[in-house]
Formats: sequence, structure tokens, C-alpha cells
Amino acid sequence: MQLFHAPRSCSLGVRILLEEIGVPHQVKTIDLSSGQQRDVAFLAVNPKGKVPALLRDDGTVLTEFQAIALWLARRFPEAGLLPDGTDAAARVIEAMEFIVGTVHMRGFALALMPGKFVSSPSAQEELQTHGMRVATDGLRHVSSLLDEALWLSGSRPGVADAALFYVTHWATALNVNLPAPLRAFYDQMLKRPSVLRALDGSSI
Ligand SMILES: N[C@@H](CCC(=O)N[C@@H](CS)C(=O)NCC(=O)O)C(=O)O
Repeated sequence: MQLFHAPRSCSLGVRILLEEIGVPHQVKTIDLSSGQQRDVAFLAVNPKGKVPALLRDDGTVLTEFQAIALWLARRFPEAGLLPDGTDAAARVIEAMEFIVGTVHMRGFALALMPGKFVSSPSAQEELQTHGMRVATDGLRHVSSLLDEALWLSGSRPGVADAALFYVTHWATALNVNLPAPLRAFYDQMLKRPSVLRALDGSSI
């Protein structure tokens, strides 16, 4: 398999899942800062011009974080990335969807790149403030899910935890003060060899 990945982007979560599974894979780095996601060669892989994109062994490409995470969990059930029971699995997907759909897409995406949405400096500032509020409120909610558990996905880190790691990684880089359960989660994740490999040894 080949993962199309950009360092410090949401594809970090998929990289962590591949490392947790321990399946051989290649990482193809896409440089978002130079616009490589809009190159013809990458658009042939993912016409949406986004990472993550996973080229699978049958030659087909899967995109969108949650779809890739679900496919990996089902394809490699022995890795325990998603609980077996329908209700428990639905709860994990509920958390993962909130992290990707709200904390990332309606929070950090606006806070980190307001210029993609509006042009005037004052509108960008307003959007940035709004995005940070959505992201931090969202992180507080997710932290409450960790009050009685270290991981969102069950007895070990799984699909929702991989999503949570990449947003807490962004939060940390932005000096957001994480609530205690989330800080404990982040610190535990940083101790995992899979996470260190996915970060290429870099904690930023
Ligand atoms: N909803 C998509 C979001 C993917 C996404 O926004 N990826 C960002 C990196 S975090 C990207 O590739 N941005 C490049 C661009 O928009 O030009 C998913 O869940 O995979």
C-alpha cells in the first residue's frame, strides 16, 4: 500500500493507523506548502487534491479519513482498531466523525487557514477566532469522553484515537492548554513507537 501523506496534516492519523497495524506500506510525501496537491500527477491519484489518499494493493485509491480508517479497521481486524460490537463501534465512529468533521474541518481548518475562505484581513481575523473557539470547545467535549478511559476506541488506541492525535498535535503546536484527560492521552500517544515512527522522530 502507499499512503499519500503531508507532514503535520491530518494524514498523520492514517500513518499512525498503518504503523499500529504493522502492515508494510510506502509513504509518498505531498508538499502542501508548494501546492503539490494540485499537480496533475497527484490529481490523478485523488481528484479532490487532498491527503490522506491510500493506494491499496488492488490498485484502487481510498480517500477521506473516516473511510480509510474504517476500511483499515475492517481489513485488519486483528489490530483491534474498532470494537466488534455494533453499539461500541458506533460510539467510536461518533467520536471520530466529531473530531474530523467538527474539530478539524469547522475548527482548525478555519483557524489555521482563514485565507482559504475569506479575503479581507478583518474577516480572516474573525474566522480565525471563530475556528479556534470551535476547535477548543470541541476538544473540551472530546476530553470529557476520556474522563474514564485512556483511549476513545476501546482498550487500545484505534480509529478515533488516531484522529484525536492529529488534532491534539495541532493544538499543542498552537499552545492550546489541553484539559488534563486530553493531555494524558497526548502524552501516552507520544510514547508509542507507532506514533514516533509516524512523526519521523519529529515532535512538531
Ligand atoms: N475531509 C477530508 C479532509 C482532508 C483535508 O482537508 N486534507 C488537507 C490536509 S489536513 C489537505 O490535503 N489540504 C490541501 C488543500 O486543501 O489544498 C478527510 O477527512 O480526509
